[in-house]
Amino acid sequence: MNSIGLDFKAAHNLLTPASSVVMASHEFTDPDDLGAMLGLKDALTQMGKKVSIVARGGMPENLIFMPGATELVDTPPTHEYDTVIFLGCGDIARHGFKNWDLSNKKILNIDHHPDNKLYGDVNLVDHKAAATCEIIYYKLKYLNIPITKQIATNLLAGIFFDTGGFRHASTTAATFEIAAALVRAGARIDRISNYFFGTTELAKLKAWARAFENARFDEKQRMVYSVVTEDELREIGAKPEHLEGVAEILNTVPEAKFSMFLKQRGDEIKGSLRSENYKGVDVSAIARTFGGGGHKLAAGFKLKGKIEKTDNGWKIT
Ligand SMILES: [Mn+2]
Repeated sequence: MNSIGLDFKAAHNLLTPASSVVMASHEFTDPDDLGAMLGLKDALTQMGKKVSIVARGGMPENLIFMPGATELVDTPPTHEYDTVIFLGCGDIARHGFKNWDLSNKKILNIDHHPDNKLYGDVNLVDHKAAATCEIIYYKLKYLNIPITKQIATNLLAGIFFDTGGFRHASTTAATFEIAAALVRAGARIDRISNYFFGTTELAKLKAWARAFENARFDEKQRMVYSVVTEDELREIGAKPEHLEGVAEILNTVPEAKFSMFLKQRGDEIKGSLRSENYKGVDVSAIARTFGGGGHKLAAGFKLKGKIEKTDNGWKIT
C-alpha cells in the first residue's frame, strides 16, 4: 500500500518535543495542501501543540468551504515557534515568502512531488501517493488520532481535487480505501464534488470561454495551448484563479500530446502543463526547462514578465 514505507516514527520523534508549530504550503495554496495542513493541524492541536498555518497568497476564495480554511494567514509567522512543516513544497523556496528566516527551526517536509529535494530534517515524501492528504491520512493513523468529520472533509477534498475526482492515473486502490474510510468518518463526497464542479461563477465561465477561444494547436510539438492576458481578464472582470482547470480541459484534445496554458498573475506568468499516461510525455521535464517542476502528467512553471498579444500570437516582455 502507498506511503506505508515512510518514516512516520522519525516524524513523530521530530514533533514530540515541538511546542509551537508553523505549517506552510506552496504559495497560492491548493485544496490538497490546504486540506493536508488543516487535517494535520487538528491532529497536532489534539496533541496539545500550538499550530498556525500560512501560505503566500492567502486562502483562495473558492476553498472557504474547507473547515478551518479562514485561519490561513498570508504572511510569514511573527510569533515564537520551533518547528516548521512544509506541505506540497517540492523545493523549500516554493513557500514564496521573501526573507523568511528558518535558521534553528526543525523542518518536516511532507509531499508527493517526484522531484522533491528532501530538504527536511525528516522527509515524508512519496511520489506514489495521489495527494499530500493521503500521506497525512497514514500519519494520523500512525498517531492513532481519531478522524473527525472535519479532518475527513479536509483530507477527502484534497484527494478528490488532486485526482480530478478519482479520474487521474495517480488514483490507486489505496486512494479508494482511504476515501472509503474518510466517507465513513463523515466526509460528504456529494458536497465536496459540488464545491469543485457544481458551481461556476459567471466570471469564471467568461474567463474559460476566452481561454478556449484563444486555444491553438501546434502541429510540430503536438501541443494544444492557450494564453489569457491581464487585459483580457480585466475586460471580462475575472481573476487569474478563475482560470484554474483550463489546462486539464485543453488536454482532452485527442491530437495533442500535451497541453500548455499561460496566464498572467501580477508580474509573473504562470504556466500549466498537462498530459495523459498513454500519450507518453513527461511534462515535468518540460516544466523544468523553464525552472519549474511537478508530476509527470501535471506540472507547472512561472516566469517573470508580461504576456502581450501580437498580430499572430503572443509575446513575453
Ligand atoms: Mn498535491
